[in-house]
Amino acid sequence: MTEFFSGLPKARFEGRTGDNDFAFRHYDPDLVLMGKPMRDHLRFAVAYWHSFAWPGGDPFGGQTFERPWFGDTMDHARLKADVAFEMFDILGAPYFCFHDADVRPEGGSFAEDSARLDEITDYFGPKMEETGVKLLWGTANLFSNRRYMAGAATNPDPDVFAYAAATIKTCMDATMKLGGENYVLWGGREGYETLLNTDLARERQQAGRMLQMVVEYKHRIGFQGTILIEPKPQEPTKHQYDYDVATVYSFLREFGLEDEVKVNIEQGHAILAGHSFEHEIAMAASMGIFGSIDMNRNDYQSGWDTDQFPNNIPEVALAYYEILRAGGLGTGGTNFDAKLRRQSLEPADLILAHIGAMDVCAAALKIAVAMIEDGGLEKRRAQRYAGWDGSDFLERDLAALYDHVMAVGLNPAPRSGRQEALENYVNRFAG
Ligand code: XLS
Ligand code: NI
Ligand code: NI
Repeated sequence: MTEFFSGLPKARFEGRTGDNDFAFRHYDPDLVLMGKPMRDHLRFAVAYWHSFAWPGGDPFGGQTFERPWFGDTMDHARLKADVAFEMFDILGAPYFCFHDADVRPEGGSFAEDSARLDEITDYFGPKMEETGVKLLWGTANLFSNRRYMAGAATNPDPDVFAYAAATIKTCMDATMKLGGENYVLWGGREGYETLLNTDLARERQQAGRMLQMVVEYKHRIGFQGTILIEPKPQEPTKHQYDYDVATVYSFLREFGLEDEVKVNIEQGHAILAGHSFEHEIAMAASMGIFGSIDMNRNDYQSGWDTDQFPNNIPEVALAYYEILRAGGLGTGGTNFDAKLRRQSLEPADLILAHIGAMDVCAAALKIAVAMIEDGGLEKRRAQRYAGWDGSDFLERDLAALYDHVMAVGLNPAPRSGRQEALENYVNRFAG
């Protein structure tokens, strides 16, 4: 055991009446809802980067956190892993997620970085066995190092493309070795800063080819997990190619990958794209590409990806409602891609942030389940479209529909959309 979390208890479900900040009030992992335990509905994952690698900086100031594992040796990396698995255990979090750069220091060469990734993921193995914590997804950090300042797959320099491809290979290998259930690609710098120096058509081709290579490699090594793309409209770039779910879908179609790749949808990215979280989830489900979620919350005023821990239960309930409608998370999960505020310096803050976030999701899930079980929204939705039952209008053509309208003297009567009634209905459960 390390010293870092000493004195902090293991989080347990204690119900709504207690006064223990370190207990769950809603997250009761064994509680069965719609035939499966809450744990399996929510599939919580801790994001290694925000919790253990982020130093607390913002655009105007540097590090505020002091962590004993900050440093660039493998000893530091091992201490970080020790603390990380202790936290997973305290929280009872079933999964974690990582980038290569979060878990091992960057060395002087590609070969050294790969060897270090191998070494630290070997160090994870027994810890995963011992704690039962599994890997939800692995990914490659193709955005922090200066070599990626003009993109990874979309870089004007083919050598950077090759370096990124080789790096993805090592991260897919590491993910497979650890039994990861998904592999994520977030196109950190796959976009542009100015159109004046950018060849859009060429960069799209490069991004498409890289993704095809990822899928080819997945099949070559027999990786059973799901390949996921994480849409984001901008930041750090002015414009990213994976703007939102609908954009990613057309990209997947263009490169013949719509049956191979799904999406990992992040709340904050949805907001940056001018959508709600539930819109993005519903859109992905309607296209058959819903995969997983990065659960956080964006500040609605700042215009940045602020990656705050979720705390708005009614909002999160609508997200889980769409997830349940889509048939659940499948191989995906609820990854807390969220970071502390930079003044939250203490070890306890890390634990309390996750306990709160897990409880928000659990409370939201209960609301979503109650709405699904009641069936009221779906009944009202079905009524709204009832006119289409038995209609063959979609099989006809413009001229045939013209004939029909003329023959019966059609004059459709507008009907209420009942929005307020539906909002009132949701608040019966969420209020
Ligand atoms: C950044 C992204 C990142 C991905 C993983 O905005 O959310 O954290 O989830 O690379
Ligand atoms: Ni994310
Ligand atoms: Ni993000």
